[in-house]
Amino acid sequence: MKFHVMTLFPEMIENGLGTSILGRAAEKGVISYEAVNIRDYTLDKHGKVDDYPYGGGAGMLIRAQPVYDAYQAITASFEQKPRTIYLTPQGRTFDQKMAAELAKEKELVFVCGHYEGIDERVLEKIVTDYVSIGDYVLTGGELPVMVMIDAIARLIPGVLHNDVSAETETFHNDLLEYPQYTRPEEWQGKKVPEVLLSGNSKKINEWRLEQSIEKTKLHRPDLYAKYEQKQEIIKRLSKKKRQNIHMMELLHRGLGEVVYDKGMDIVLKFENLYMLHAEDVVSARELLMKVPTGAMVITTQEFVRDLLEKEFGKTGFCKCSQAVCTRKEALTVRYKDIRQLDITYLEYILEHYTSSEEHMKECLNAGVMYGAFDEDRIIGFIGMHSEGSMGMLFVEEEYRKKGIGASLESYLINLQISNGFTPYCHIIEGNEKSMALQEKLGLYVADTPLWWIW
Ligand code: 6GU
Repeated sequence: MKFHVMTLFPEMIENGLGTSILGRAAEKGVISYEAVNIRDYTLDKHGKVDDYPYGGGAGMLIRAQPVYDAYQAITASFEQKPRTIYLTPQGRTFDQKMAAELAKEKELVFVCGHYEGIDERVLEKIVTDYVSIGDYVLTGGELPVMVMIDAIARLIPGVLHNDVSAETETFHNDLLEYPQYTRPEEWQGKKVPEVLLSGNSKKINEWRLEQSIEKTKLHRPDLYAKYEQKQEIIKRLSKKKRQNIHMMELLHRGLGEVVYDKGMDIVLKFENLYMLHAEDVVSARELLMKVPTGAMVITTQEFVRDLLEKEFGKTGFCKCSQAVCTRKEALTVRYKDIRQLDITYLEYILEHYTSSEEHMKECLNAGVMYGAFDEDRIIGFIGMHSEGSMGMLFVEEEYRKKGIGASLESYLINLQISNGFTPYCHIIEGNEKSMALQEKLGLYVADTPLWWIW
């Protein structure tokens, strides 16, 4: 990812981003940034970039010309128009969700005003997003842009050391982080909570969740309300766990948003994917109105599937069986050489698994693809789709029937169990080999099918 910052104070950006974690990430080449001085592009003989506002009023405005020329210089080699963010207290408020969305871009351009505003005409021409970092007024966009870059950059694989840590902390799952302690065991008469010294990881996890809940209730009742709603929905869905595990896990892992929720009429959204459970045909029709035309839908109800075909013009159907792993203890992994895959395996995976390049890139970058190796040669892989299901299992012809597929899946199952997740997968109708594998590993298959519909 490359960040381009247009500013009158480039040294502020360079000093701010050059140190600590972001500085190291830039040295490693995982991210890069440039601070572009708008003043370098002015055609004014004296280097002036601002002028008085038409109609009068306090302060000066940055003229359109230097801003536009700086923008043109930055974007000259781009294949498409980049997301271009103007930092302004009048913008949409920046949050974790926006950070995650922006972290997917290849290039981001930021425009900072300082003291003064910018001529509206150039903003209309180049800006795609108006963003504020909160309800207070600062002297310029330089601090806000650094706040944004910090929040976005730490979501990019390789910026932080461990890929899991960005996932499991504050705001993931709508709860605040639990308190933490290090040595000494007693400081100024205050003791570390007993349970943390017990070595009992189940008890420790329970205590941490309880602390998170209490802290959120106290400090962020708005977040707690969201958390409670999701827990409520999970409880209702759990009456038919095998059928509904995809919706339960989406919420449990903090991935889904609730679009609609009343009794057993439930619509969840994850990116362009909608998971829908309806009370009956009448409410299904209502719920489907809330799903945008181009979206993908998952349902386990045949009447929803039929409605989508007959009344909503959907033509793509993939019928699957959903299988759930309900055990809490790790499985044995016989094949030992299994490693996390990085983006360098993209080509290999696309050769052996039919999927969009975009999706496979996402999975590799998210660190959720694992490969089996023989010496240093990759001989198979498995992964987790972004909505949470396991899939993409492949083993080279000459290595089949040796239990390598079972080992790959067991490995992935264990990882998820240790994260507190319930592993599940969708087996495309007719894939008897995969059904046999799920049975062998002890997964439970739902007695209703599940459809992916587009
Ligand atoms: Cl993005 N800019 C300025 N000048 N002040 C702000 C802000 C941005 N966000 C909050 N206050």
